[in-house]
Amino acid sequence: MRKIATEEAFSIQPVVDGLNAVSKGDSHSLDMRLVKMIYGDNPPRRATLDALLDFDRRLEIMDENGVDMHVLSLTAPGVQMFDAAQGADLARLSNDVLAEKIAAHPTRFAGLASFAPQDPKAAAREIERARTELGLHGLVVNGHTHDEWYDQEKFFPIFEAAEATDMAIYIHPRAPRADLAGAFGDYGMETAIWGYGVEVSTHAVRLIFSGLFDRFPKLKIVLGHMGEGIPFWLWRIDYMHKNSAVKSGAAPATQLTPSEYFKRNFWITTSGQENPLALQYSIDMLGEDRVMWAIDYPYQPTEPAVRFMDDAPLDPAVKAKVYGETAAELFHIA
Ligand code: 1WB
Ligand code: MN
Repeated sequence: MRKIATEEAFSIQPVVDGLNAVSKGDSHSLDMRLVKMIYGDNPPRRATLDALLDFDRRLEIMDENGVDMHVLSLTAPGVQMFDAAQGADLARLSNDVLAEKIAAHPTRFAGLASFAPQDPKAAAREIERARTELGLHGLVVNGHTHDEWYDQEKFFPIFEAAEATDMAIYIHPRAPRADLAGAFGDYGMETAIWGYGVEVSTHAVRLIFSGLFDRFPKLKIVLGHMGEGIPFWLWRIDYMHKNSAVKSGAAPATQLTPSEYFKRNFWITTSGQENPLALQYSIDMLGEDRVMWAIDYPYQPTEPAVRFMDDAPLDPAVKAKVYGETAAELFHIA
């Protein structure tokens, strides 16, 4: 079975340098704690940074564990803490490096292109370039940008370009918006333990409730971490959308129910969520073509992620889809 891991993070030195400057600034972003720990001067998480930058070591770990391919993405928060011009420059640079890495190892790496939502029209041009000139395989965005969610019309050029190029957008987490500091500022809750999932799940249901998928019916969205909790909530979301939100006029009527959009427009991955019960439930709920394997390298270790999938009590044909076939199809991987 081909093993294609779909949420695998990397970085490049110019982005690291940019985030080092951010680490010394006065941003109120809830990502600042993590930015200081990984990108600050003498960072305590230097090992994470090394792993993000070292492609030789990455290939060794892949080989040791029988992982065929990493679908690479510039790690969170991507270029989204920079201003529009710096963000766009670094996204282009990162995409160029990504294309070089893939060209050097075409059977081992695929890549999701970055873009800077700070300037949606420039982002749309970069999305076009990433597909037509660089041959990249999809897109990644890390939650909100400067505390803005994407259910606003000004961001539609991004979705138009993603739909036109058939590039799935992986919404990777980052910490919640700064105005949620009261709720998430304690106990490290802004991070992967809880805040990341709340940021992305909130963002995804906003996109659904806004009617975005009536406007862009072919848009493809990918969520990590077993769908960030949403698969478990679908029944209640449908019920309350019909009986509360639309009825009260708080949400626009949509052509489909929320769960119908989730099953039509969304794919999920297993990144950092190695629970066989959650896996089985997600496959039953969404279908065997909607769940893809991921490691979440280097934030999660590779060996248990492989063991999780090897041991998962799935029919071999279904396992082959989760392990790689669905990712190959969704991300145009040869
Ligand atoms: C993830 C985890 C992403 C961590 C990160 O990006 C950090 C993830 C900066 O689970 O996707 C982390 O620190 O554990
Ligand atoms: Mn991740």
